[in-house]
Amino acid sequence: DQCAIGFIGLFVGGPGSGKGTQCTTVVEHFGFTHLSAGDLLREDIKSGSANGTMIQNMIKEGKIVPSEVTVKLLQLAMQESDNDKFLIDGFPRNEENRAAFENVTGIVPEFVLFFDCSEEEMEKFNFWAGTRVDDNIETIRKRFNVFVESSLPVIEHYRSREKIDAGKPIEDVFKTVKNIFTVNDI
Ligand code: UP5
Ligand code: MG
Repeated sequence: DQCAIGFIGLFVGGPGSGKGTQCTTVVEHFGFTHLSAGDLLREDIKSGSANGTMIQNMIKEGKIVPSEVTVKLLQLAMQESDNDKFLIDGFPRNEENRAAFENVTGIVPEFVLFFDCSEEEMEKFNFWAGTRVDDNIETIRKRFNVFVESSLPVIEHYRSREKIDAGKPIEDVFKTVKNIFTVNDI
């Protein structure tokens, strides 16, 4: 089943780069529905699904969950929504994720926003959260390495993309994001 989709934008960036924080504000201003791939996976664990233990183990290690699992969850969330404009946060994380999403849904996301953030800044942000099984310095470093090795190269696949400095205060980052959305008529 393909969904009737108006617009899909992706927010990508390393762990703690502020994707979720910015999505929450952007959706209020621009009428998108926010889908966090990580949140969907964590909800799936909580729901007691058959994949729960596998997903939990991968998240603890900062590893990328198999594409079929994540794509299915994203597709379901889109189908269950009345909206046709989505901001997907934290996906795709590797080339296989990107290809699987396009093959399964038939959708090529139109716009990618890359939250550029140094490892030091990411560690700092994540220490302030500290509530998840992967919020410990050991896993954060693994997540950062996986981001650099597997996720970063995928960004270049998208023609319509922007990079922002995510190391600024939350309000400044939001101003930049808002400006990009306005200029690009998103
Ligand atoms: N904060 C935010 N912006 C700030 C700023 N400008 N200045 C100061 N502080 C700022 O922000 C993190 C913290 O920093 C918050 O306390 C915030 O207030 C503060 P947040 O907005 O939560 O950052 P975000 O980029 O969303 O960080 P998150 O921890 O969610 O990063 P990840 O991308 O690593 O986490 P995600 O949930 O996407 O994935 C978790 C794991 O799930 C992955 O490691 C992987 O194992 C698995 N996964 C998959 O396998 N596949 C997927 O497709 C998705 C996830
Ligand atoms: Mg997040």
